[in-house]
Amino acid sequence: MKIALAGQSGCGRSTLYKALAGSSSADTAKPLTVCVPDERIDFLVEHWNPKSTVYATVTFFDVQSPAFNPRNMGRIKESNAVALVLDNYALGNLEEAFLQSESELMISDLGIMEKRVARLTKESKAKQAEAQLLLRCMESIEREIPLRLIELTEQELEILSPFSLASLKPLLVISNRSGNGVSSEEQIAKLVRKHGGAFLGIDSGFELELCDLPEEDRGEFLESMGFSASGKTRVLSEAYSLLDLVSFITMGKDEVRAWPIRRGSSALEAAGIIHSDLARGFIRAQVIPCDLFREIPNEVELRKTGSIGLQGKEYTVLDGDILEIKFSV
Ligand SMILES: Nc1nc2c(ncn2[C@@H]2O[C@H](COP(=O)(O)OP(=O)(O)O)[C@@H](O)[C@H]2O)c(=O)[nH]1
Ligand SMILES: [Mg+2]
Repeated sequence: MKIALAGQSGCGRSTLYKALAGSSSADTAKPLTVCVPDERIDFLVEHWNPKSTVYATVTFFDVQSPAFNPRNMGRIKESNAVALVLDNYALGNLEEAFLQSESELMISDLGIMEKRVARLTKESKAKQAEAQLLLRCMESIEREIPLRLIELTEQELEILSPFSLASLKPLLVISNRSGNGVSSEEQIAKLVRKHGGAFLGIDSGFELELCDLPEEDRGEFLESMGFSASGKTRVLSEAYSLLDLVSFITMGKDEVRAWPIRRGSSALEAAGIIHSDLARGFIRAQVIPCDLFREIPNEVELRKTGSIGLQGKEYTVLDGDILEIKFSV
């Protein structure tokens, strides 16, 4: 999963990037890949002592200023979600900065769609459905409604997908504050939710300073500032729910691994993510909820009590399911 950190110059994007990297010397010109903390994986690693451990990862880009010029928009386009950083430590004009950035995203989308529609009108009738859809989206933007707010069918989303429209991407707005921030976050949080986005307040400067402390001492400081968890943890868990992702797990002596998957996916889709052979030759999926395995960390015992299920292709994978795909090719 890729997330673009965007925002106006000086909003604190790079500071947030470094806080996420856990180092003030991190090179913000490079993509940053971080592991998603997962205590289920921690537990299974302790249990198996595997040769390799793979956590789910998220890659962040620090989109250089001006974030919304065509060159830098490329970073936003190749990301699965946009994290918009707003300066709430110096200026605090949050609504204005947010709406300004929203319209930059929408202007970029409009340009892409106008070009496409101009070409389509010259083409065959076969493309009329696409042209109609694009016109509907353009109309929405002309009314200053970002695309993430309009209702689209799976099929329509598929038609739009090659254009990688920025205002259609899931949006996380981060108010970058010092302590309580210059301006209250109540209004902006409401506005962001109205625009279909998620909202977080993070003190990036403070988070970056915390990186110098041993990990076990950080919690106390975060708590004293009124934060439930580190900015990194909160951004990652927000990103997971924004993109509607859950994790399933595979385990063994060789590897313990978390696999991100869209909520509601089937066992067959999960098999396909691991390897196309597993989907092709899918027979059954053995499913153990991780919480159950933590209680009774013994497959033989679990089988005796009949708690291990064998599921078919259609089974809906749940967060924390430990899967073993039975297959033959
Ligand atoms: N007090 C405070 N200062 C910050 C914070 N985040 C960034 N700054 C300062 O704001 C300036 C711009 O930050 P930077 O991360 O480079 O902004 P960018 O242009 O969005 O990448 C720097 O001088 C930072 O020290 C913060 O959370 N609190
Ligand atoms: Mg910067």
